[in-house]
Amino acid sequence: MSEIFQNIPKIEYGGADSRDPLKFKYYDAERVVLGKKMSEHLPFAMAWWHNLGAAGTDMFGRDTADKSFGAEKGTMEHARAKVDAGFEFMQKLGIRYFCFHDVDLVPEADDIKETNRRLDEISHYIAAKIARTGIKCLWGTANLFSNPRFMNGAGSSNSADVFCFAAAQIKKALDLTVRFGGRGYVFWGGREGYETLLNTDMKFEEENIARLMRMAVDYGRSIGFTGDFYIEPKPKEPMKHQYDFDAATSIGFLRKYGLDKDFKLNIEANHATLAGHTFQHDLRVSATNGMLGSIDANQGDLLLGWDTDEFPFNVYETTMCMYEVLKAGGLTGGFNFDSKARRSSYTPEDMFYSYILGMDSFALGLLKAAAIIEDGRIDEFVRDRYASYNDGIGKAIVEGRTTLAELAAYADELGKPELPAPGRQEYLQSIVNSILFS
Ligand code: XUL
Ligand code: CO
Repeated sequence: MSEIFQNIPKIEYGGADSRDPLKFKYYDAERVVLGKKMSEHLPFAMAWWHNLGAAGTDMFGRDTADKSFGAEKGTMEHARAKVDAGFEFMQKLGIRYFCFHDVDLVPEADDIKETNRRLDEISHYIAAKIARTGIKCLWGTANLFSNPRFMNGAGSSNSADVFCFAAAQIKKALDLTVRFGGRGYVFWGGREGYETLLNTDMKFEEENIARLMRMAVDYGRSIGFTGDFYIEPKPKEPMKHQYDFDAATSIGFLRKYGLDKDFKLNIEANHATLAGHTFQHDLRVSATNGMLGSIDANQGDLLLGWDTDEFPFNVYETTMCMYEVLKAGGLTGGFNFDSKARRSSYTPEDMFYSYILGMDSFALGLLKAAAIIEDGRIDEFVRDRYASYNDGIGKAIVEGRTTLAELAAYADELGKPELPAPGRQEYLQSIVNSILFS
């Protein structure tokens, strides 16, 4: 097999002052931060679909990038060339995981039996690469949104036959995930939602999605999958309303249907912001519920109302993300770059520049988050802010030793409380700035 990215060397750490665009400025795999190597804090993954598939097509124009990798698109030769390109790419960047949808790996045939035969064929090829390189799957998933049969959803489809095809694809994708050593399995319900309630039985659709997930868990466990299942919340796009709106909604759904022991969440930055939250908010909601599993690392554009999937460069955001991850004790999953280079960044070098940017943004975020934690002022401030619950009536409330009537009597006696301790947002923001820019 000949080298595909011939002009690209192995990407090494060059330091923040390096002017070499093919060197990391902050990501230094071996550097120890809070007792762990950077590479352990940051299990990065390559997204098969964007990196090896997306070629710049948008609603108004065709491909700008050449992702043929020397083979004719739509053939099994091309499927193998993508594997070659992907593994060479990951090795050059020191990335140890990849994420995939079933149909990212092979061209989909009209008949599912033929698609599955092709998947079997490519899975041998991928398994051999895994054995040779040690690179593994972070998570796998089934694409239950592109094929026209999923126009009304998969688990939520009005067609029982389509539901069965969704089941068949999930079964195969789980087989592949296990074969590739996957840590997780994702459900992103792109079309699990609705356009109008005039034609939709919401309760029935949600129950059916839960049935499909339950069957997936049962099958996965039966073939030895010990990892986590994930829901990846997103509020809209392609559907107007998606059932897995955000972290809080998804957690409620998982608990209602008894799926919360097998599932965690895969939080994507741009999905959280589309839901009207910050990325940090959805990470915190997941973490406080013990459900922060994995992250789809990207960034949106707040001036645009859609999922732009940009490579993350906003260090304030990556810092706050890593602050949440460190506080949660790390991820059971990893950081999948569900990001795509802009349409005019169409050369092979741009693929590398994009990942260097993303990995450096998270590495710098890790360093800054660790500095915020080590500095301690913010944690201390938050702790002190609730000091009124440490003794007296506050302690009685927390320990459940009081009643509404007793509290009312306490308030009567007081007549008027003192104002609560100040929030001091600006003071805290200036601490963050001083750490970010030191
Ligand atoms: C779409 C999206 C998906 C999921 C996997 O917005 O994020 O690529 O990550 O299906
Ligand atoms: Co995603």
